[in-house]
Amino acid sequence: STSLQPYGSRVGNFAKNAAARNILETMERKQSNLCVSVDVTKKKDLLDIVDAVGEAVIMVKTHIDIVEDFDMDLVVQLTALAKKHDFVIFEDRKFADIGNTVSLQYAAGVHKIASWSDITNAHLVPGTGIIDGLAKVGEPLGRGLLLLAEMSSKGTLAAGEYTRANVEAAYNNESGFVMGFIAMGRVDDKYAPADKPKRDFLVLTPGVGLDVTGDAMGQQYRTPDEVIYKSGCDVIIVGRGIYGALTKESDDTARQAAVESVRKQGNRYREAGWEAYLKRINH
Ligand code: 5FU
Repeated sequence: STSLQPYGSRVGNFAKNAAARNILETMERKQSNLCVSVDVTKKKDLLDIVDAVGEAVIMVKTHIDIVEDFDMDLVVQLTALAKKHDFVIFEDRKFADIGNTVSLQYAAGVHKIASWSDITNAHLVPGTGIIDGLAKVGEPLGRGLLLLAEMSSKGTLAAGEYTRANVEAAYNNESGFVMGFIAMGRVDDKYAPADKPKRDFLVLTPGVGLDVTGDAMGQQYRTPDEVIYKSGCDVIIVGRGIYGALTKESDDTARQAAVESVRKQGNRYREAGWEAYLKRINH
């Protein structure tokens, strides 16, 4: 399995995808496999969280449509932070429509996702035309796409033959635009098509927490060790476990303390993720 190779040695496996190469190189440079998911509704909170954890992460994941005071200045500031701290941006848009519609949703509208997000993701529910629609916009910009082969939530229908279909669609994508999966394990190994040469893909995994096992709405958490070491995934995605302290309005002193706590949690998850990775490649 390619997951037993060091991140840096896999760069050459992604000759056709600049975003994937950049992610692997950033992981080596920063000794981190941590993506922070910043699911907050205020621009200032988003930017403060990202600035606090920027040093520890290789990727910042957004749900840009939940930001109430979104404007293009947020994009300017977020991309400036990406330069300052050396991370890539992942808009977790979960596209799920016909090719023509997703190409418009990706390129246009209020958010113009393709213009600033290095990678994004899609459900394969509509069929492979969704990959063609997103590739038309994203490929010329050097972007990458992840397919949602599995999900972390209780009762997910993304399993079994549906997961296999995602892996097959990725293997059939000749251009290299599809660079990986959202999945809970090494689906690219488990469902590798027998009639094709093995290819490398990145596996990014949400549902990661060190302190709790779930939430009230079906989220399920596993530890960085379970995800990176035991399941062979490449990137841990952590949301509330990192930014949780900064969700309530508070005075300046309390806010400063909350930002410091966010920074601390970022370092804690970076260390846990990297330790699990070292254990994996040295096993
Ligand atoms: F595709 C998925 C999935 O299967 N589970 C997820 O939790 C995406 N997510 C996202 O990861 C979800 O939309 C949140 O943005 C994030 C997890 O946040 P948490 O606060 O760590 O639970």
